[in-house]
Amino acid sequence: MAGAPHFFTCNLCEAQCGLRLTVEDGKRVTSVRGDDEDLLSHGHVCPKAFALRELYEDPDRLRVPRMRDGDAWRDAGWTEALDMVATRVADIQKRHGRDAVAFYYGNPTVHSHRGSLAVQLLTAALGTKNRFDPNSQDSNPRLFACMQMYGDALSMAVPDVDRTDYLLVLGANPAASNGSMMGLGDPKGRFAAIRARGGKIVLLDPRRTESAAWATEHCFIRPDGDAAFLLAVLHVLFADNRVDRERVRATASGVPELRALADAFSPERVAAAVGIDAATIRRIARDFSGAARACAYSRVGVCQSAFGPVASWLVEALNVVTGNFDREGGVMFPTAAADIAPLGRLLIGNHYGRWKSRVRGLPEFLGSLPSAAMAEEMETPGDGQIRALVCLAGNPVLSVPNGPRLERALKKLELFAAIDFYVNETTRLAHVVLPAKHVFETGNFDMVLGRFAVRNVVKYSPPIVESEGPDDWDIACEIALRLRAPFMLRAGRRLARDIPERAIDFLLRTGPYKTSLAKLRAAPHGLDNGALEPSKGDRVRTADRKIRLAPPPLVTDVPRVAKWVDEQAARANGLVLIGRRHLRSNNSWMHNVHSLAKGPDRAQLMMCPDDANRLGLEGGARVRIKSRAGEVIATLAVTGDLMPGVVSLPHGFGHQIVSGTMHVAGALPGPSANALTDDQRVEPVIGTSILNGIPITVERE
Ligand SMILES: Nc1nc2c(c(=O)[nH]1)N[C@H]1C(S)=C(S)[C@@H](COP(=O)(O)OP(=O)(O)OC[C@H]3O[C@@H](n4cnc5c(=O)[nH]c(N)nc54)[C@H](O)[C@@H]3O)O[C@H]1N2
Ligand SMILES: Nc1nc2c(c(=O)[nH]1)N[C@H]1C(S)=C(S)[C@@H](COP(=O)(O)OP(=O)(O)OC[C@H]3O[C@@H](n4cnc5c(=O)[nH]c(N)nc54)[C@H](O)[C@@H]3O)O[C@H]1N2
Ligand code: SF4
Ligand SMILES: [Mo]
Repeated sequence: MAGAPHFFTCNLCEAQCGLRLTVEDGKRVTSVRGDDEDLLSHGHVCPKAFALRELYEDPDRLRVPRMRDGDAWRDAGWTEALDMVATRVADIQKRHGRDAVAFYYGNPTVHSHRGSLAVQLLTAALGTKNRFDPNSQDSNPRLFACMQMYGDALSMAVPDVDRTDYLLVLGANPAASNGSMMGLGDPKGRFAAIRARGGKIVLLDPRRTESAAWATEHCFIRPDGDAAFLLAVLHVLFADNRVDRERVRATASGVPELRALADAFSPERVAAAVGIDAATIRRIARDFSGAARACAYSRVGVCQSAFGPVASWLVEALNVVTGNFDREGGVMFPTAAADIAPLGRLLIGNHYGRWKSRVRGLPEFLGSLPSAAMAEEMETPGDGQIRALVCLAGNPVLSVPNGPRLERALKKLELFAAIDFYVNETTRLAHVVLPAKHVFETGNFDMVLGRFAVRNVVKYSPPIVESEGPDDWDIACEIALRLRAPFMLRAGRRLARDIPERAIDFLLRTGPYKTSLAKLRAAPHGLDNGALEPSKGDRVRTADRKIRLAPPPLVTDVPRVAKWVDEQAARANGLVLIGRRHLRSNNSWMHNVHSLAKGPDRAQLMMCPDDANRLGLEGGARVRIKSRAGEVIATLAVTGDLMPGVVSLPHGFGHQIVSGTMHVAGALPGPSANALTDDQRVEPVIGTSILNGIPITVERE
């Protein structure tokens, strides 16, 4: 019978929307809607919230381990499956060393406390230098910029959306993504409030996205153009004496160096290359610095470009030199109730380049190597070759560049163990799939995103349905104990079960608000710890406590930006590919849920009318898209929303091969964009994959 409503925080994206659910018999979720009283999201939800229930009921979602014998699959018991994984990992590590077993963990681990801690435990238990994660396809450039400038990768300021007068958005589409490193329920309402108080939202994107409708201005920008654009904005600010150099010098070093770099990038010099005329660049610079309170914000469109680290640094620099760093209405540091940063610093530290990938010499960053190196490390024989993979909550065949190459490499591994609840494009190649649990069964607490939310709200959602078997954390414990302390498997298992909740309680009690898990349990709509506040000077952790405005590893990459500007002038008629996200999708998954998957083909290639005419193509045509790495077929959509010379295809599709194990997703049309992206194209600073601005050709199939 339906009892009292349950309140639960959706874990599918960073918005952390509060849901109100009804559950029958402790097993059946009978209704889902937004929780109007939620202190972060105020009742806002997106279509994915309702899909959580369908995901829970999905018959294709695994409930017991699956093992593969050649091409045949069979159900297996937990003990058999876990014993097999541990025995073979131990054997491979004994024969070839610890690094022979690679570890990849995917995006959903950020959205689950038991998943986040499973990552740490498996990292320790496997002890491999071949650790990979999606950050090298995502936020590493921003983390690196923060580490260089503020001395800590996790010192990441977020825009004070609720109080700013001018929001400059580069390479983000919150109308689809619901905000990233800017955790905010109801982005639409919050953006409308900026406009209602007379503020401006200026969006720079090669596509006129859904977010353009929320902005006061949208400008097309050439893919990869952000670094040059930002240097030109800084050029204007310095040339017009709009930088209060005395004030900036009090908190930051490197002002003269930054000025000297920007000197060479006048708006007139970069305009043609970035696709924004000089007058507009000057106006944006002046409006930004003239606004009472302004913030510049960039996300994956910028991170995944050829200049991700440099452009991410320049966004931060713009906030600093205009006095908008760490102040109300500018960018500020959230204060998480359970702060994992000290733990992170302890476990990982602020490092990069401590080791390098064997084949291409790409640098480690925060304990992981760039995923673009994964396939070649598996394929290239010799000492240190990867021979096995443990993959937790990831679908790298669809999410890393040149997925088909990785697919071929995975097939040759001695052991591939996946912890996931679908047999998808990646896990179908595993020897064993250990099914993860649904979030309704594990409960939800965000250990990471409190650091990125636009308001200091903390919530805990206990499990709402009963279930048996281990979850991500338990699976990690079972593997870790078998590998490192088999003699205490039984006792360890019992002791370890509640460690994640105890860790949260400890962090809450010792954290800035001195709260506890019990208090959160008693506050189902969350505890509000208030709006963002300027920090007490503890977020800049460089040796001299000053912000570094011209960090050497980033400064040395600026000549490449100049070269790009010059080369763009001689650009021929070539097309480049960018990605996109959709509200009804979530990276490479949630496509097996009918309510989200239904409707039009969302993996069409978008192209502007001029380019389509030039190529003699029309909407609905089947086209072949070719890049250096590969080729795919897609249906063409002609739209005025794309910048000339730029086409767009979302990532995370290409499910046809799994139609036997994912019945809804498998019937969807559309290829994988990562069959076109190139594992050999990474930016040179930290090896981030370049996933936008991919040179391609398009022809009728
Ligand atoms: N071309 C291109 N490529 C991209 C991007 C892009 O914009 N363009 N974006 C990049 C970005 S930002 C990211 S974050 C990555 C994401 O890439 P990944 O992190 O590799 O993969 P996801 O697509 O998020 O797939 C998550 C997997 O985890 C499973 N899963 C879901 N919840 C759980 C759970 O609780 N436990 C376990 N064990 N499994 C679970 C799902 O079934 C799915 O198989 O993709 C990157 N790749
Ligand atoms: N519905 C939904 N929500 C999601 C996800 C999802 O897949 N679906 N994924 C989640 C994840 S893992 C992440 S990391 C976040 C990402 O959140 P966002 O950063 O908001 O991601 P996108 O929506 O991909 O927006 C990136 C934008 O950059 C633009 N762009 C591409 N190249 C360039 C360039 O060179 N310069 C500029 N200025 N713009 C460029 C693209 O056209 C696109 O509109 O979203 C999260 N939320
Ligand atoms: S925006 Fe949608 S996916 Fe993101 S937390 Fe809210 S309901 Fe979940
Ligand atoms: Mo991401």
